[in-house]
Amino acid sequence: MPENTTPATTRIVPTTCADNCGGNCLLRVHVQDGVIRRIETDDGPEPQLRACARGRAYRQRVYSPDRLKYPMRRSGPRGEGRFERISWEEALDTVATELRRVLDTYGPEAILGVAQSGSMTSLYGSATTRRFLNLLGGQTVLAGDRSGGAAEAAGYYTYGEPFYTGNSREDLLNSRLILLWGWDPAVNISGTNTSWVLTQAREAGIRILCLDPRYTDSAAAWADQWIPLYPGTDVALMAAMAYVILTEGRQDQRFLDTYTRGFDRFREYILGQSDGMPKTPGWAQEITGVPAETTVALAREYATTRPAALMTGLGPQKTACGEQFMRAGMTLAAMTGNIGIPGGSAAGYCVTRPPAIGGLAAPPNPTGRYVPHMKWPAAILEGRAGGYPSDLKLAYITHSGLMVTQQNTGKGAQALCTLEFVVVHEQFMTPTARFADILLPVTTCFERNDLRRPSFEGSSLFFLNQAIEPLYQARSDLEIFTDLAHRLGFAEQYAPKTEEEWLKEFVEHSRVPDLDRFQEEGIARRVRPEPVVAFREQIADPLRHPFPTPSGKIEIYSERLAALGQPDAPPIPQYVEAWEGRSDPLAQRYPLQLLAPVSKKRVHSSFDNTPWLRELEPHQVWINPLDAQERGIQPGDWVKVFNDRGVIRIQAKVTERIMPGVVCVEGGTWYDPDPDGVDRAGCANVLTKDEVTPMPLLPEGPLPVPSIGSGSTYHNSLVEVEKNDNDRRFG
Ligand SMILES: Nc1nc2c(c(=O)[nH]1)N[C@H]1C(S)=C(S)[C@@H](COP(=O)(O)OP(=O)(O)OC[C@H]3O[C@@H](n4cnc5c(=O)[nH]c(N)nc54)[C@H](O)[C@@H]3O)O[C@H]1N2
Ligand SMILES: Nc1nc2c(c(=O)[nH]1)N[C@H]1C(S)=C(S)[C@@H](COP(=O)(O)OP(=O)(O)OC[C@H]3O[C@@H](n4cnc5c(=O)[nH]c(N)nc54)[C@H](O)[C@@H]3O)O[C@H]1N2
Ligand SMILES: [Mo]
Repeated sequence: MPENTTPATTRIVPTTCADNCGGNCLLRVHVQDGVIRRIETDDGPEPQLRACARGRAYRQRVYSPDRLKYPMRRSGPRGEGRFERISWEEALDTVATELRRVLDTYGPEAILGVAQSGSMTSLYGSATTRRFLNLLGGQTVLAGDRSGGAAEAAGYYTYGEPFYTGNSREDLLNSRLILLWGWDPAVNISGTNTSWVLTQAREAGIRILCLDPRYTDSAAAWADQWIPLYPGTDVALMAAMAYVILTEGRQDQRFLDTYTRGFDRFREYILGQSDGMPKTPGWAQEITGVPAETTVALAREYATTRPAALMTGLGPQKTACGEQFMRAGMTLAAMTGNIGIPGGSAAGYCVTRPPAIGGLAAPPNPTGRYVPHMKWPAAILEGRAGGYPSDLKLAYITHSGLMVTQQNTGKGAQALCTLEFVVVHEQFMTPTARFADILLPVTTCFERNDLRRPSFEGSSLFFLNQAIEPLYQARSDLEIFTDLAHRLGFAEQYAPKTEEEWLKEFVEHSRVPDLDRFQEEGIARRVRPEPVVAFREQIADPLRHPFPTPSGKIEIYSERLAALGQPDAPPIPQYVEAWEGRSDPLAQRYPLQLLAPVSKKRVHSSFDNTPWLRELEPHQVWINPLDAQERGIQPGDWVKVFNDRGVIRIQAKVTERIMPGVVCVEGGTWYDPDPDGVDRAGCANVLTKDEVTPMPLLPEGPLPVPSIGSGSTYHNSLVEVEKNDNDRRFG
């Protein structure tokens, strides 16, 4: 047979990944004799939805030697990872018995439900778990959004719209200036074709600036200028931009008068009338590290080049007071009249409403109890006595890289060890799976049929066609919960339909005209009308289309925030000094600010066990040559990165691509503590604090837990780095 031809027995199955990577691409899976032989991607009409390295490496993930093959029971201390094989019967009987025991003894609120982002699909995602536990009687759930929690709060108070503040990505080509502000879409996929659009923008000569403590891949690929600034200080720079714009009279006063409320209060703050401190570029220089003349030039360019797209990434809002970054960005967009117009950007989450499609529903949680995401270890360890809503006894964990992706990993490990019972559904022996008492093997998205809509930006829907039979003894979460519901007496309620019936119903809730064709092609392109410009109606016709805020306007000053009376969530956007920022006294012991962004090798913790992806680049801590020199660190040296929360061992990447005073460890490597608790995998979240951003998303409701916030704070830790001479190799 000549090379490069497809054997006649090969089926090409169109599908997509289920992972939470921020994109959705077309995969063409070649299957021969029931085995995936290779994976290609879109070669159809433009714009194609072409897969990245992760999608193309998926075959190695599906057939990974550490796929879980059968149900297992823990046979050593919890967390150590020793297990013995048991039957499905025994596994399910044990889980059902434990659930019943905990329900009868403590009530449903003693069950911590952790169902996260492993499968972002209609049928086999985390709703399988929420539906099961809520029908069973309830749970205590994790609340808040790790991705864009602070952006959502900012959008909610400012525009009355938490999520959909973005224009379609293609609309960037209508801009004359694009600011990539803490946004690295070359790596953190934010809609499949964002990179393609930015490449075209660059070719069209549109100016692109990058504001990031790191010289990111995006900066390298597209930017005309890189402006480094210290993490968590963006609002100081934005305030100084506002100062320049105001004192030079460059603001769009008509826009402000027509569409916004409370700008005067912001002006008073900027000019220093309210606090005696004008927010000059010189003032900001001290805080941000950005030279005053750079700020002046940046402000002038942003105010005079129209339309301009201020693209606020999610990175800077994953900091102590992340909401202020988003609220200040929205205010700059209003000052320059860039909201609701093609080529502009309203800042905020910067995503568009995806095309509609149905999905598995979960009834409301009967207990009404929840814990802010990052507070889960404290909620377990402290319980009611610590002000949390329940005393937790059992954790039910699915679709989750909990022990890698949540903040303060060591505290999480400690917390899991105190519970009475832990169940995990997983595909692999992950750091989270190791903590299970009963560990159940689940299928991958290639082993079942499902549907998906874009999670960040995009207008196409996907049909995930089953490519292969379930491997080993793996079952889907839906099948597992159905069997448990049988044992617990509510199977008819839990699973009244077959897979085929569910999917048919979900597609009926979409605009896809032809189900058969959809399934055959695996994709329905451009289901949503294009292009989208957020708030177009509100700006074009403000009388008929008020903003959904109390005043009907863009609320630069928010009465709702004023009523909260929280200094860290003030009624106008303000620079609020961060805990574990550069001026925190803790910086004397831990002088370096840690960034912990996503990696091109992984989707959060997923794919860390995929050798092809590991080959892309080594896992290293980025450190500036000045900081390295002070510590006697050479490129490639093994170092320790540490603070009071933990220690990781990792190799140093000495590079001017990161500013002095800041280091970077990408998140997602599989936590692997040695007997002394030193993490050999270089898991960034060993170092991050289990703290959330402060602005409550739903102030109307009673807040049953202390410090309920909405966002994560992955980029907000102080650390020190030390050379690790004695131990240059992993143990
Ligand atoms: N340091 C750092 N940490 C971060 C971030 C960061 O930027 N930096 N980002 C955070 C953000 S924004 C997010 S959204 C989170 C995401 O964090 P998680 O929601 O924890 O996502 P993953 O790490 O992808 O882990 C998903 C797990 O689900 C498993 N899985 C896949 N499919 C299925 C299935 O069908 N059933 C079951 N039961 N399991 C399945 C996978 O094998 C994998 O182990 O990470 C957060 N963590
Ligand atoms: N390859 C890949 N892509 C993904 C994902 C993935 O796991 N892998 N996950 C997806 C998901 S669920 C999400 S939520 C998004 C996450 O998307 P983001 O949250 O936007 O991603 P990050 O990589 O955490 O941060 C983006 C940039 O912000 C910078 N940054 C951090 N702190 C600051 C700051 O204080 N100021 C400034 N100016 N810059 C700062 C970082 O250096 C980084 O370059 O990515 C999505 N895309
Ligand atoms: Mo996310």
